[in-house]
Amino acid sequence: MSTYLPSSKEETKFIPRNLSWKLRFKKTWNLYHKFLPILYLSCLLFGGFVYISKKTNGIHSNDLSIDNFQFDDTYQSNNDQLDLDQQALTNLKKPTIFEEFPYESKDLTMLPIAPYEHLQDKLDFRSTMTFYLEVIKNYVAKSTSGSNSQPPPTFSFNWKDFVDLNILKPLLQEKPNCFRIGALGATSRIPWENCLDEPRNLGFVFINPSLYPESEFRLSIRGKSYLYTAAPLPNKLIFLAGELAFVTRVNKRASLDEGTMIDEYLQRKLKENPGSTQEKIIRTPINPSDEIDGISQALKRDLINFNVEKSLHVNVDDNSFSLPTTKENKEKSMLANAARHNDDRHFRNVLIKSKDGQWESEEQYDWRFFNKKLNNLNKKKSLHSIVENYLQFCTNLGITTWLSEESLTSWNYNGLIGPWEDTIRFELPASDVSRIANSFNYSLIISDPKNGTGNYLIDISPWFLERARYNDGGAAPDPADGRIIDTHTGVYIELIGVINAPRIPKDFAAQHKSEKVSEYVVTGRGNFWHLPSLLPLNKTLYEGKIANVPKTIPEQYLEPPIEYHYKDHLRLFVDSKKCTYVPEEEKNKFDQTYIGCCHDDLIWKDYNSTKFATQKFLQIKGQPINVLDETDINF
Ligand SMILES: *[C@@H]1O[C@H](CO)[C@@H](O)[C@H](O)[C@H]1NC(C)=O
Ligand SMILES: *[C@@H]1O[C@H](CO)[C@@H](O)[C@H](O)[C@H]1NC(C)=O
Ligand SMILES: *[C@@H]1O[C@H](CO)[C@@H](O)[C@H](O)[C@H]1NC(C)=O
Ligand SMILES: CC(=O)N[C@H]1CO[C@H](CO)[C@@H](O)[C@@H]1O
Repeated sequence: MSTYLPSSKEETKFIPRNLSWKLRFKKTWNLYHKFLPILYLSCLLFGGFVYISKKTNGIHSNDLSIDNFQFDDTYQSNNDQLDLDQQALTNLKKPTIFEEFPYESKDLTMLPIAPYEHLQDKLDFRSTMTFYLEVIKNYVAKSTSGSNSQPPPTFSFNWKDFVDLNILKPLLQEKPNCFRIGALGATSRIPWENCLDEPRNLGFVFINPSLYPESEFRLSIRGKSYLYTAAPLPNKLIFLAGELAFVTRVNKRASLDEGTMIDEYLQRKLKENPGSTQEKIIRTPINPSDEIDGISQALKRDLINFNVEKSLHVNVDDNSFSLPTTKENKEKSMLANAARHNDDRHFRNVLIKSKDGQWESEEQYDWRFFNKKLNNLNKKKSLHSIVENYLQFCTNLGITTWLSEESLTSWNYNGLIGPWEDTIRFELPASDVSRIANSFNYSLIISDPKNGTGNYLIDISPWFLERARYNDGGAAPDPADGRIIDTHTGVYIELIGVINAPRIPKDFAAQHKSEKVSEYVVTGRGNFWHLPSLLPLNKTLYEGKIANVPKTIPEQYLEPPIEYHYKDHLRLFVDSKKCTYVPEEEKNKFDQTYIGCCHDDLIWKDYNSTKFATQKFLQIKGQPINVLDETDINF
């Protein structure tokens, strides 16, 4: 048992007085504690915690500070936390007496047990982050002060603390079965296909995507019911903090209001502020960035090392494109083939039917996390945040990745996602995809709270690399090897593995004047690269973050689509139907004027949010860069 866990007597002291459900839980807990010590022993759980300072990759200088240590990722520990009885609690229950929210600013968040009304409307992910980061801070502080011989923390997890499931709230009391739920968003009583009765939790659950078009509302309910009851817990939680990544394991399913994290948090805060009271702490605004600052203080260093050498190129070992043919690989190929025959895809999008039934379409949202179809601006925002976090994840953990061909067109102009791009793809060498699949599959990337408030699921297809390995689109059902999904919107980017080409098309070989198969690599989408025109990669900025691009841009990706024009003064692509004429004198002061910004508020907004990133991009293009170059970009 960790030292800061209070004895059970003390514990009741920290139970907020107005939370009777909490007390009920404690009682149950104590009962177990008394009568079932055997349960403790049986709860042998794995725990792992890696704290990794950026991989050097030959690019960064190796700093020798004490914090540059790494935990072994695999060890066992006796974890004496109790398996919780889900039924002992009412989920999503919060305080019952509410007060007006006394604070003005949108920048504030509160503990989920604070008695303020606004907390009930939706999930504020910043408060979840605060609890988790505080545990990490506490661990790091103990480790660096030498007073810690304990294993790193492992976390309990419930999707409802990470994804807003409040849409299910009205259903939680009634627990409707599939027959009754069929009426939701319907015009007549038709049974809802593939619904499963599930009386213990929500009443019903869907464990599969819909294969026929449904309304947005139903699609949202479907995904949420899956997350609420059936979705597996993520394997690991990866907390990004500057250049660091704290990789922690998840041990059991329990939400914040079921577990002891809130109590422990309150107890530690009371210890840190002896003059305070529990009531005061519950009512004080919190900020996850404070915990990040605390980690930095504990480590006695900035979370970013600005003194790393600037560099222009990234070398990639030719060997990283090959994977050994093992027995497991052969088995994987067979399974992939069978899955392809049954159209058993790993990734599914939503098929949306409009309210009036006039149109249906497949949209690029992962079915499990879909809420609603976003407008272009919000979809772009979501894509931007995934790209940002994915790139930071790769940089911090030393994973090599680069922009796929299609994204180079727009990148080449302003370092941004083009307005015509629906999905962004990143390519990675086979060995890096394998590393993600083995170490980080089905893990959540949690953004640096200084840079955002999202979390992103890494999901690698069980048949990754099969299409590439055989250069055969029929070798596996999914063209993409992996997805990084924004769990708050369902928007995703795709990961594409690159592997030695088994054979090469004649004209491609002729174009590159080499018949040597060993000089070519291929993706599962059938794109070939001649290694000398791919490597070494160039370092650059993409969406304001450090990224890599291939050495050359294939010719067919140099020209932007004709539907868009590049406006030099805005450093943006705009719809060619808009902004046909901007007077020269307006261009000089376009920064301030509506007319200069194509007399279009959306374009103006777009310009305002991207101007620092595009300016920096053009400045550094072709120059060596380091992390310092991304820090003054305010996206
Ligand atoms: C990744 O995790 C998901 C969810 O557990 C699983 O379905 C998938 O097969 C895994 N992929 C790999 C490569 O193991
Ligand atoms: C990469 O850098 C080299 C010079 O080091 C340059 O010739 C090449 O054009 C760059 N490639 C891209 C795609 O910018
Ligand atoms: C863009 O920024 C300018 C000046 O900073 C501001 O006056 C203008 O209202 C902003 N435009 C939009 C659409 O937000
Ligand atoms: C866009 C943004 O907020 N970037 C910030 C991300 O966090 C680092 C520090 O951790 C800041 O320097 C950046 O300005």
